[in-house]
Amino acid sequence: MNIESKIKELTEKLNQYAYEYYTLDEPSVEDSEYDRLYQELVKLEAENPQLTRADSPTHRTGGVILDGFVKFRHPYNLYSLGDVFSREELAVWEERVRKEIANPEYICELKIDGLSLSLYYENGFLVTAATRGDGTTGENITENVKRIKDVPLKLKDAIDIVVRGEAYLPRKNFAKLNKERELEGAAPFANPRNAAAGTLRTKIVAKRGLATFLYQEASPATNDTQEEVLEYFEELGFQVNPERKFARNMDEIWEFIEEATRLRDELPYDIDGVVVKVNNLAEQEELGFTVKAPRWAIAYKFPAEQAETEILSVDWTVGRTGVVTPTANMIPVLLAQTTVARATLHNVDYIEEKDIRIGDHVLIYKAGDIIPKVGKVL
Ligand code: 0OX
Repeated sequence: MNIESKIKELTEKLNQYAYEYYTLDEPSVEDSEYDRLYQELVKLEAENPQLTRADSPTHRTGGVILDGFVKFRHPYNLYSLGDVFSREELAVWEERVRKEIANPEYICELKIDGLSLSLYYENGFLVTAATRGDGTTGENITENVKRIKDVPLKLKDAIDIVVRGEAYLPRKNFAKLNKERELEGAAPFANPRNAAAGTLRTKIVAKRGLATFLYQEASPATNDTQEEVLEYFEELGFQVNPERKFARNMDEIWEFIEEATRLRDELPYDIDGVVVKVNNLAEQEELGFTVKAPRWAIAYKFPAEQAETEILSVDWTVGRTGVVTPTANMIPVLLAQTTVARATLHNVDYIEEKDIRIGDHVLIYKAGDIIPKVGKVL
């Protein structure tokens, strides 16, 4: 079959599947099959742009790798968070707050490891959903977000409001998705966060079971404190994370961080830290913002999970482009909820630089990838 007919066939098939899925609610193929064909089409179109058809599904949402979404300019700047990695650094932040605010009160929240988004409601109706992007401009993902089951399309009150939150893939849905992908011979997602991000860029949102937690009002305040904002969010119909705590000082903040650290493995979703916010919104305003982030909030990030093991042997694989990559085989250990037995050694320079040898005891850790890295030789 020539490329033009192949593109035509894929386009028609995908449009038919989308119709079955969205309109009839009776899909005839698995998500993974849709994804596979979709990626095939994305690739063919990228190689032969002149053959892209006007009715191609790739115009509608963009693929996992395509940035085919319409840009969305946020009317409010969506600030990011400054982060700290130790109690000492956190205490420095807390002291600075205390210099400006007498007897500050804080609210501690879990830091959900998902994809940041903002939801725009007018008159109580969801009109737009966008990714955060760089904080000024994101991508309009309204049609996909409407398919996340826990996002209210209509609020209890007919108000205009902009809320920020996180879309995430619950761990059990992530495990199920990767199992399906494995069976299909598709590359597994490295973590729930990547899976959520990938999913929000395809048309397969509902079935993969994305979920949300909303945690911040971006439009002018409807309440006096963050605590009240979150309670109001619950009344409006949003999912709000139940694990939050009021704190008055560093000791109380740290208690919550220890609690969150203990909870971390048991939670049905991934978190990567704790967010501490000044509770009173007038005090938040007083503290204001730096160029990038609010002074009234900070993210405490958990240290990277690591484990100790021993290197047994090294495999060398030659990639398609001729690059040789060494991978260490190790005594299996439990790391971030999975048993790992292999770690990437990147290249010869990396091995020499760290002086990694067979039989060495090493610390391994997880970065963003499925394959862990060797941190250091013990
Ligand atoms: C989270 C999370 C992220 C938002 C802008 C200023 C404070 N990932 O769970 N950000 C924030 O708050 C930021 N809160 C959170 N819970």
